[in-house]
Amino acid sequence: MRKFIFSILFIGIGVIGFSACASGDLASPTLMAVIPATLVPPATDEILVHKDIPGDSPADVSYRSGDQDSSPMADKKRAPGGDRFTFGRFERPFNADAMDVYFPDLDIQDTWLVEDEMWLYAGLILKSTSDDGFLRGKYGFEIDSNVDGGGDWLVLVDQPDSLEWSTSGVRVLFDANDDVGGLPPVDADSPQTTGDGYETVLFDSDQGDDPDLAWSMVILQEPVTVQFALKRSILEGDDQYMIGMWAGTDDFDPSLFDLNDHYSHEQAGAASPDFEYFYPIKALSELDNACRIPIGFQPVGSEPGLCPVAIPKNEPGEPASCKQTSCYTVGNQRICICTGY
Ligand SMILES: [Ca+2]
Ligand SMILES: [Ca+2]
Ligand SMILES: [Ca+2]
Ligand SMILES: [Ca+2]
Repeated sequence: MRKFIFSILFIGIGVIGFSACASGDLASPTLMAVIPATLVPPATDEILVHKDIPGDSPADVSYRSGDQDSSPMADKKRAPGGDRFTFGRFERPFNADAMDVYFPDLDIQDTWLVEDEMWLYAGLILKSTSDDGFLRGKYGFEIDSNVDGGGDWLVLVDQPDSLEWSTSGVRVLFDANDDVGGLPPVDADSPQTTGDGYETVLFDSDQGDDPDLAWSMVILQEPVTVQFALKRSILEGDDQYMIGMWAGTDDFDPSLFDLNDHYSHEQAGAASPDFEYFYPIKALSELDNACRIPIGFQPVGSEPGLCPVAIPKNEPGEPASCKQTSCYTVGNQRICICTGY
């Protein structure tokens, strides 16, 4: 229902609808009268004063989802595991075809999330910066607000470099026509489907109904981190949802989500020679994501995008195919995921 309402707003009454759900009123009259899909910059003599600025993210991280470190096997031109195109899991921080260039600033190591009253803080920890000390990729996270597997919002930033909270380059996109994920969501569609992904721009560098909606900043020392702060008001009261984080370059394209619906496995390739028919990576390269994090509820293990729950190593019942597990406290539940096959 929410998506239907959003669709109507975008097509017909964007002015009224977005004014009504504004939480900050510092947007210029010009901005308030704009349909978000065609954002118009403020007049050059207007200086935007932010009202709601995120503080330090709370010290105690509530939720985490680990990810494979591809660096130890980079010289073998392969990922250690975690690259399963069919299940929407990517571990390919390498160049296409040759896989002889490894990008540490695209290799997610860990992801976390914590909330306070106003903000949802998300962090994405990378192996390191690029050799020249920058983060050359796009970084972001999807929100599946009704835990059906199909992403609803995508928050991302391109080549972030601000050491303090900044809205510059931060975008918030929405899937108003509900085609992200296809059928089945998260897993690759068969036959392929062609949707328009996250097609609606709600926010782009201050511009949108709420100029304080989304922020990012980077930490360029260990652990190299891209942090986001997003107003929780975007969830309209939903307190049970899932977050999945991404890093990439050109192929991290909001209009192509879900990526494994847009491409076939043959086109996309695979990052492990164990998949000999598909190896190496091809149309989808320079890309990494982490398993989704369940927020506000105890997962049963079958939620779309959640990593398979594995029993911790050295305990009876460990799947033979899982050689390494990482365990995290999620709410009051202990979750273990397989991080190496
Ligand atoms: Ca990954
Ligand atoms: Ca990784
Ligand atoms: Ca799908
Ligand atoms: Ca769409």
